[in-house]
Amino acid sequence: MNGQAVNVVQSVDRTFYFIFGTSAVILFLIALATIYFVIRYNHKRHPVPADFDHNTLAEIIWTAVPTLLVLAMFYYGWQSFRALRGIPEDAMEVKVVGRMWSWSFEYADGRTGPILVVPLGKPVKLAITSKDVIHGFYVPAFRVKIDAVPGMTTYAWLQADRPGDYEIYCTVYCGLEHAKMLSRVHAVSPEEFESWLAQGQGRDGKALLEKHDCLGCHALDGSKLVGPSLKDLPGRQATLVETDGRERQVAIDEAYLKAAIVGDKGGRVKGFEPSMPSYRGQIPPEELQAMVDFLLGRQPGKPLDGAKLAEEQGCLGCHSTDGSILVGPSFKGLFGEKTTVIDQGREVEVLVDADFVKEVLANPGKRPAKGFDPVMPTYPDLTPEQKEALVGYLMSLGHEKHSH
Ligand code: HEC
Ligand code: HEC
Ligand SMILES: [Cu+2]
Repeated sequence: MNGQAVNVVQSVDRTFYFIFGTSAVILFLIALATIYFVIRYNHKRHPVPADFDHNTLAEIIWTAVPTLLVLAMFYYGWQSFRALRGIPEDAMEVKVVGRMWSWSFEYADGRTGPILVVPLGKPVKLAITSKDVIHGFYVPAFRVKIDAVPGMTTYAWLQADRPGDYEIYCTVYCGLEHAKMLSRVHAVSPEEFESWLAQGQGRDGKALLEKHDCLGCHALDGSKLVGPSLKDLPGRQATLVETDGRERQVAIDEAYLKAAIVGDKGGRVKGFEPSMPSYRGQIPPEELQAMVDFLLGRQPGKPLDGAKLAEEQGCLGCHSTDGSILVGPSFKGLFGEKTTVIDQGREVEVLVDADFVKEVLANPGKRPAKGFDPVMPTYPDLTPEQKEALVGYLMSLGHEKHSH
């Protein structure tokens, strides 16, 4: 396996040096020939142009040699294209999401982070997409460069053979803070990688859903099986039909999910038969919690870290934490203070509190802050818990903290 990553880099480099080398030699020969002809066939020496017809040998040479060179370039190029595109079957898949202006990486167990951590000696398949505009995912050390396109997934792969950190850039100009759209590949030994993965695991909610056979009746991709899909539950409402036929709406939150699993939610989900077995007393509490955490989109076993979330979600690309003004107002001292917003054309002072932050996250353009362009994106994917964590983070940077 080890050889393969080296091969991608080597074959790309070999192609580059071959094309570069041949071009340099040809440039040199052409320059030499030009100088020679300028002297040899100078007008003073040949006032009357010679009456040339043609030279078959010369014509064959200048046709055959470049043809062979171009075919050789194609051969090398084709080989490195195949090395770049031939993703090994045993590769570990990581989802890469670009957004203005940060990268995030999602692993099979649902964990996400702003850095691409990879084990040495193992091929890593990258499934790349974008949340907003076209970005370019570029890791020069691995000769990986591919567009991240919204609504589409592109694939690349890499394999690290030496521990270390390798820069990741965005190569498509994607707005004001494009140049700060940086991340890195962090290559560690397989043992270190395992222990990194194991942090907060054994509580892998997705694996537990599989273990308890939930996925036989519930899809995670939005499709309807015997039961409703368990994708994107947080923030939604369930319509329950009670035994007497009355319908009611219930917010899908932690309590609801726990009740649903033990058969205690009081009614069946509209449009489905009440065929789900009760798991009361059959699932240990930690496992129940881990599954619920997973369904709510939380990190396995860890409370949400607002600071990390703000970084992952790209907030910190536009909002500083030190008082300086980037694209938007600084988070420092924002919370707990009055801010001036434009409400239907009029300037209004509002207090930045939890409700206001949630309003901004749900609908940033509704009452934009005075003096700023209303360019903040919407965050439809944030779960209520994630919003709370962001509010908590802003609070920790806000005014109230300093006054105590
Ligand atoms: C035999 C099939 C079956 C199995 C196994 C099963 N479920 Fe269900 N589940 C259903 C059906 C059918 C419904 C909808 C009808 C109802 O509410 O009773 C449902 C409803 C739910 C709901 C409510 C969904 C919503 O949209 O409101 C949740 C949450 C849920 N199941 C989680 C689980 C979990 C977690 C497991 C595994 C521990 C599991 N289910 C195992 C069939 C199943
Ligand atoms: C693309 C840049 C950008 C990103 C990314 C961004 N914001 Fe903003 N944000 C702005 C701008 C510009 C404003 C001021 C204009 C407005 O209110 O619409 C703003 C306003 C705000 C305000 C209101 C400030 C005030 O004084 O009214 C809050 C709170 C806020 N953002 C929080 C966040 C959070 C939390 C995130 C991450 C989930 C985030 N922003 C991501 C650009 C951004
Ligand atoms: Cu970009």
